[in-house]
Amino acid sequence: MPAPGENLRINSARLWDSLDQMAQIGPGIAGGNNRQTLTDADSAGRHLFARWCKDAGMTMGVDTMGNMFASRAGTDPAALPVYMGSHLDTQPTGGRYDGVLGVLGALEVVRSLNDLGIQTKHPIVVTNWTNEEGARFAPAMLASGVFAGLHTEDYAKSRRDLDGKLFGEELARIGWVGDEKVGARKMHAMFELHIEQGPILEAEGKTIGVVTHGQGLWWLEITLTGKDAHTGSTPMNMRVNAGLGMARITERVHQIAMSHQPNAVGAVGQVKVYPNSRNVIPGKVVFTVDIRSPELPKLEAMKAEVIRAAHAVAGELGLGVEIEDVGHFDPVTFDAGLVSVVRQAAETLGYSHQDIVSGAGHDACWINRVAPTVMIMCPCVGGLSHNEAEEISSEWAAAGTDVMLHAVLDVAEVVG
Ligand code: HGY
Ligand code: MN
Ligand code: MN
Repeated sequence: MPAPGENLRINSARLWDSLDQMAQIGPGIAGGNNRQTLTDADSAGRHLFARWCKDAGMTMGVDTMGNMFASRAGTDPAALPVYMGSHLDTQPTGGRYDGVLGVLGALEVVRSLNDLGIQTKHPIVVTNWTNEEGARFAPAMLASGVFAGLHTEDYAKSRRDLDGKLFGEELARIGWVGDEKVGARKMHAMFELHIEQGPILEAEGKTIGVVTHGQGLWWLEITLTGKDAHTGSTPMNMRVNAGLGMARITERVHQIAMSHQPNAVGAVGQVKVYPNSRNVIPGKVVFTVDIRSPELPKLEAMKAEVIRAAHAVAGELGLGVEIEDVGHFDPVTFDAGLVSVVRQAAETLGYSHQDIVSGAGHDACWINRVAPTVMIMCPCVGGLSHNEAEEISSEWAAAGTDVMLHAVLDVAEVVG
């Protein structure tokens, strides 16, 4: 005999259909998405999400960083709301599910509560955080970082994209500057459902990841300055080649991460070469180093070694070097009580599960600073993400959302 509520499930077909409809906005060129933050496509996705929330009987609030909060009333308006959310913005060659599953899964939880006629004591809020990816405007998790007090709003709105456009001007241009003060909202709890973006759950045959921790991260932007010169007529011993310096430092970043195994990663993802002409030795290169570890001592050691390596390579090649911190958060420990609630929900529903550390950064990593927070993960095919071929099954999407439904009901307190 199933326990009370054990068979409560969301509407998997409706969730999958909503994911498919959202994926039509800001399509990529290979089946994924290019719905970068503060673009017209981002705005269109926001409007679709807002319409769905209205149709589900929710009221929408927007803060001055464009964070969206759709509220479902509880029986006790004085009770702090239970939040669920993630992000609708994508990488330039992103998948359909990174972030989007967490926002539309949360919407599906509310839609299902409406269908089931379930009331909760605590209000429930579905959130879309602005600029989680940090692809267009660094750093990642920018708006949730302002909400949690890690960045000032002025800093965030002064960030520029590769074309020199300002975050604040682009947010105003798409018409999503709200009137709420960022960070004024207080939360009873915050849940973020997200695809794993790694291979562990699929490889282990587990349907649910109970996220106990998130690894820490540094983003270092390195500028190397050499001298533009002719690639044909300049003798090798007279070159001041910034491109060569970037290549050597990229290799050193890989070696440093490998020297701190297990639980250490490092790569260079964004490179801007100047003048980027086929027959000009690069006189300037600007590139971002991304290093991460769940262990704080390792993270700090890797950062120090990367900085030392950058100065050593610049010295060898006679290059100027500047290093700027453009993103950082320490390893995160999520709320132990909520971790237990998520684990129990997976047990009640009969889904296979395991504890896991998040390899990627998420808005939940910042919100964890200001409210009890936890994440729920589902597998993704081959662990692939930040790639248009990102894929999940509808069963995995539904399972993760079912777990969030049960966990939220546990914390929001069913009435009647
Ligand atoms: O960079 C990250 O880990 C996240 O995808 N923004
Ligand atoms: Mn994400
Ligand atoms: Mn992402």
